Amino acid sequence: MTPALVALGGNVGDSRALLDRAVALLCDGREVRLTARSSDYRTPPWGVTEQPPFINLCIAVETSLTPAALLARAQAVERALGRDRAHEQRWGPRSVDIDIIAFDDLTLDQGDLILPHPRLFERAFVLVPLAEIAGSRVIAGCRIEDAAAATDRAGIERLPPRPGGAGP
Ligand code: A4P
Ligand code: MG
Repeated sequence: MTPALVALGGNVGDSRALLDRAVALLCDGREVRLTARSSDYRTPPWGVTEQPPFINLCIAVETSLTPAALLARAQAVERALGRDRAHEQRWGPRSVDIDIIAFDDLTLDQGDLILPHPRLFERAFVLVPLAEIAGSRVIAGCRIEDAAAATDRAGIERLPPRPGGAGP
């Protein structure tokens, strides 16, 4: 089993419920085991700012899958929860987006899979939840809690657990 870090987000539909389902579908307990889950955060839209706020969270998993198979599984979960890449704008609204942030200490650049995630350090909406579950982790030479402390977290709000929501 290999440790991996995964970021999830969405701003279309009942995002907190959809993201709970995404975590449950991704983490079957066999090939992908959930080891930690951050709180949910409400975050200002990044990239395309004229859209509703997002809900973001990060999870840590242990997986027997290859990186490519984990990405394929994540994209199958996105599709199962209504994401239609053919009809969306880059950085625009989406029901569920799943990004692989790190896969052990693997460095990879295959275009359709880049590891660690190339825009990690630009994104407070990833760094803040990630710091909650992997603050001491070093990615690309940088401690996540240091990167999170240095980022502009204006408008990012940690949400209390959702009644009836999935626990860690
Ligand atoms: N891809 C390459 N490497 C990876 C990786 N490590 N993990 C490829 C996942 N995918 C990876 O992704 C485009 C392609 O990246 C995929 O086909 C995959 O093969 P995409 O999900 O369609 O995303 P995108 O919109 O093209 O770009 P990007 O940079 O991945 O952006 P996001 O994060 O998906 O952007 N604001 C807030 N506050 N919170 C958000 O969650 N999300 C977005 C969407 C914009 N603004 C946001 C948020
Ligand atoms: Mg993405």
